[in-house]
Amino acid sequence: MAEDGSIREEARQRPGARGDQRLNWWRDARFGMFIHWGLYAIPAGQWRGKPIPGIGEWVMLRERIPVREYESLAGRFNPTRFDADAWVSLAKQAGQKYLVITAKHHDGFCMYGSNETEYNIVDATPFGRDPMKELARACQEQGVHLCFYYSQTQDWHHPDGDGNDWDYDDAKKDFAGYLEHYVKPQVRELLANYGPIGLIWFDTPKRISAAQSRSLVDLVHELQPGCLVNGRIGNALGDYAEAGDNAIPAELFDADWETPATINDTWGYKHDDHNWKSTGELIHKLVDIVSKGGNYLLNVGPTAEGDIPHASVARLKEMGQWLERNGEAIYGTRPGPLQGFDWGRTTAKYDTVYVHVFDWPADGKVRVPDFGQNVTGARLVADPAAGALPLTIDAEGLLVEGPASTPDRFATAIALSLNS
Ligand code: H79
Repeated sequence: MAEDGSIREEARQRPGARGDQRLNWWRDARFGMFIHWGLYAIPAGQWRGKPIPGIGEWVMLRERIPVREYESLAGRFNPTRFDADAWVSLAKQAGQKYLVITAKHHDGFCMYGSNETEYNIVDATPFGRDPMKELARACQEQGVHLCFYYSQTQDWHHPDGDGNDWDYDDAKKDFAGYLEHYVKPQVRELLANYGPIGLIWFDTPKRISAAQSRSLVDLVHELQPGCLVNGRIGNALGDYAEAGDNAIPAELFDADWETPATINDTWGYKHDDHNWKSTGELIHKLVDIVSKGGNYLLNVGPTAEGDIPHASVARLKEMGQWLERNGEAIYGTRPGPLQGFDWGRTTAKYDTVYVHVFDWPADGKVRVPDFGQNVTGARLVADPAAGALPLTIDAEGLLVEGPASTPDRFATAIALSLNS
């Protein structure tokens, strides 16, 4: 899972999944919003005045914070600036077709109104609202697929969950009981109370058995047959494969897969993480992933007040503007015929091959190596008014003559029509 080779192995072990029509919306979506939001947004990367290295949502484990002490954060969680419509609208503006939000992360705190524990946002915080209800309504209204992240093995709050060996004795844990009597009822709640759910995003399978993974997949599909399950359910039993966190496979492979990724270096909000990737880098990663057949699930970490950091908002809006111009070359596409060249990437759809040029040549002449298909025309995806671009074919391949000045500072998509 973590590395390129193992995602390939995971994909190989999933026979027949490629033809599963339930994945069609997700295959066409190509770009989703990940949201890591929980109590960890309060410490925001600091504990007792000291900066804590690593990803923000791991502060409880990193500092071995006792359950009773970490729990007290709930009494201070009051994200009055939370606005479901604005978050979903941002995803829309960014061109993201699905939204995956932490219903329960490893810290065990439930960000939805659960009847299985009082350790949840409705019962344990001054906020008292169920943000998942509000997001479900907003997603319905705006046509975004709502999906839930749910940590099925690690739960540092539950005595039988995986990961907390400072409050609880590992040897005394009943993991099977925790799955049966806590995880499954919670998955039931998430699939019963929030309308249609696009997918459940499980994480860190750890030592979950194949039978246990299978029973969770079956439960999800029984409650909502259309709901997908990601690869981290474990034992290669998900509907699609998951690359490692922030890992982009080196090559294309013919499977359904996704890269979950951060814009800076944390998932949960961290006050002092300003290591933001540029919009250009993010767009190149999106194109790279899509050219290899994957989806890009790009994370934001809202603050404890309920704001998505401005740096994330600015980048997402710029990505959305680029997709507004070039979405034809991304959505609904499959990997292109040319792979493994450094100045750009290719995607394809029906009788069109899209060449995404990262480094625009100074003379505007784009050389595309021969890929064995009959190309009959070329145009700039973002500029239909520019009309057909001059196209010559010689022994080396295609020569497309575009404008001498860089058409798009992030990436320029050229559509090549094929003679079918
Ligand atoms: O939800 C996000 C992460 O919290 C979760 N997956 C993404 C989508 C994740 N779970 N486990 N991991 C990531 C691997 C985490 C490893 C580390 Fe650490 C956490 C390295 C640094 C902090 C554990 C604690 C190892 C060293 C300290």
